[in-house]
Amino acid sequence: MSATPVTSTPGLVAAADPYPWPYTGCIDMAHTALILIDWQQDFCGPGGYVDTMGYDIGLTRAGIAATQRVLAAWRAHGAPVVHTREGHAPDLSDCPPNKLWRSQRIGAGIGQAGPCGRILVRGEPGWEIIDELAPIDGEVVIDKPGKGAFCQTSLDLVLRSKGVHSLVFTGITTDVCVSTTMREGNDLGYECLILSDCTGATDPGNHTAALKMVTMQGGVFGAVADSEMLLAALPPAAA
Ligand code: C5J
Repeated sequence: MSATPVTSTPGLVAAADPYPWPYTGCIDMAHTALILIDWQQDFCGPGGYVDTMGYDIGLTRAGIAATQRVLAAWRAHGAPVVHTREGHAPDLSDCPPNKLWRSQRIGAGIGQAGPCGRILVRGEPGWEIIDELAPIDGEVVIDKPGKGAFCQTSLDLVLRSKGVHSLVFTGITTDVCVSTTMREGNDLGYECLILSDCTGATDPGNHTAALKMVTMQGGVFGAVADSEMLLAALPPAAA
């Protein structure tokens, strides 16, 4: 995506793939939420869940700087920001047995003690959002037991209460929690954009494929852009 020239109409991400985003023709900042999926130590920190599984956290950390720039722009506008965290109760009562079994099978069991505390358990160091993207007062934080942030959470109710109709996705991992949540949001009628350089996966091929899947059928789940295209398109923030 980054090879595409930035030629945006103000308020419209003209070069988004496969259509200028949003479909309404103008970004409505007050009702467009920036969604930050699972920027947690467990997914991009040393000693966390992804690291314990043996994946390269350089891949899941790749989008941090670009996401910081987009987050700063949303904060400058006073526009809605939502952070999510994947995790389970300390007694694992909200962890489905098949999810638990699969994690144990590969030596990174949910609830297992590790360098960042118990893996994917709420309140542990590994479950915390990284300092670079930590929530500030007034920002929504959604705790979720699964991959999709709409499943078994209040996210839809919170967004609708704020009048949000459009979602901009950042986070990790592109092919799992970001993709699942974008698909859920799309089915619920939200107009969705995913930022290619503000996401990352444990497998680069899956990252590329997850982005490509968004664009099929004329944008079956929404559209794809990069942070530079979006930032160039934002209306100016009030002083
Ligand atoms: C995963 C996530 N990959 N946040 N979770 O298990 O994508």
